[in-house]
Amino acid sequence: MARLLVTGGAGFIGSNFVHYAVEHTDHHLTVLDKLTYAGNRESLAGLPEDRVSFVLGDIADAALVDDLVGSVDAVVHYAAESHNDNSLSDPHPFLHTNLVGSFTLLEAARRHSVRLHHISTDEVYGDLELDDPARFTETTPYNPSSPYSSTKAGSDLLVRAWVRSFGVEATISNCSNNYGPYQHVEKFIPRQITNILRGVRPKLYGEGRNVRDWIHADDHSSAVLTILEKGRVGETYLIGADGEKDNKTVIEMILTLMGQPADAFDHVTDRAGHDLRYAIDSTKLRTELGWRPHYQDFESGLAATIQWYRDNESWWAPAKDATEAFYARLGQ
Ligand code: NAD
Ligand code: TDX
Repeated sequence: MARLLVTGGAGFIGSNFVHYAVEHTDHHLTVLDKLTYAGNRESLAGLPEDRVSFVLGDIADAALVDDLVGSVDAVVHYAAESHNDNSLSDPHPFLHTNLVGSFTLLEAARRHSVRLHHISTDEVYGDLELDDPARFTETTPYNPSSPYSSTKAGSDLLVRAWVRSFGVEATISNCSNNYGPYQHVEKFIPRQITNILRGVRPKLYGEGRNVRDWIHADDHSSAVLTILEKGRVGETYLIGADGEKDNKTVIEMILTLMGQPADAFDHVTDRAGHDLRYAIDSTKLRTELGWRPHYQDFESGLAATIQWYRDNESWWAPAKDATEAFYARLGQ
């Protein structure tokens, strides 16, 4: 049994990780979360109190972080400002959390010689052409496009420097786009599902040719546990499940699965600097550490996700109106 500090554990992927780890390990999990607009205490409801504890706080609060890191065996660092569209409207919180917050955690991990796993994104590599035969690998040069992805890239580089200069025992994973329960309604898939549930037409940016490489959040969690257990310190692992789909196809799938005509969506203003395609080659994680994704069929994972949003309106409804008001101001 290990004691894990999970930053951002009340967000989408962090809360899925906490649920997954409670079910599949005997670790004790301490969640540190600031409960920004993206964090939700309800995402952790029903978990056993002897396995999960919750601390409200900021990862950039050095005294708090020092106390917490000093009392665990490892840190799994999910906390971030995570939404590209928000980073285009106001980059400031992205610098605070993604850079200063990650720095604060690294300094505490250094002082206490505690293992740290840093959660990052495929967006640090920029984007690919639609017909590019190569996918992202661990050696692809960094080339981020947005304030979000550039601050994530910066946090990855801090981790690498703290490994090399100070001997911090850290690993990094860069994962592709996640889907599943507990994802905020600002993000692509939940936004469209909850629009349809409200009788509103889904909103596709531009022509919808942009490709994302979808992975179920549970598969991200199993990969992170594998890296924590078997990963080599100082290494980066890319996480992906060969789930490339263009956005128009995903909207059509959601509409069809929800009993609507496949063309019942609106084209809206495109995102500035919109990355065209992400695609992950996860050979290293599969061959070196033996990881495999469980969800091979995107359509059935998507159907289960739609059902989760149907069943959990009380979880998502409080955030829906403010999110749509934000998009309306942007013409999206
Ligand atoms: P999210 O926005 O749903 O959750 C972020 C969580 O972090 C929230 O609970 C929020 O309250 C918390 N938080 C924000 N600032 C904080 C601070 N200063 N101190 C403490 N807590 C703070 O994000 P997500 O989609 O779950 O992403 C989690 C991580 O995974 C991020 O690091 C993100 O870059 C990475 N990632 C996400 C995806 C994806 O598809 N969503 C893909 C690859 C990597
Ligand atoms: O209403 C929409 N319509 C639309 O066409 C929204 C919200 C998005 N889109 C498009 C933009 C993207 O091409 O859908 C795609 C997915 O958009 P997001 O859900 O905003 O995700 P993305 O920008 O790809 O980033 C996500 O994956 C990588 C996460 O938000 C990041 O945190 C992660 O690093």
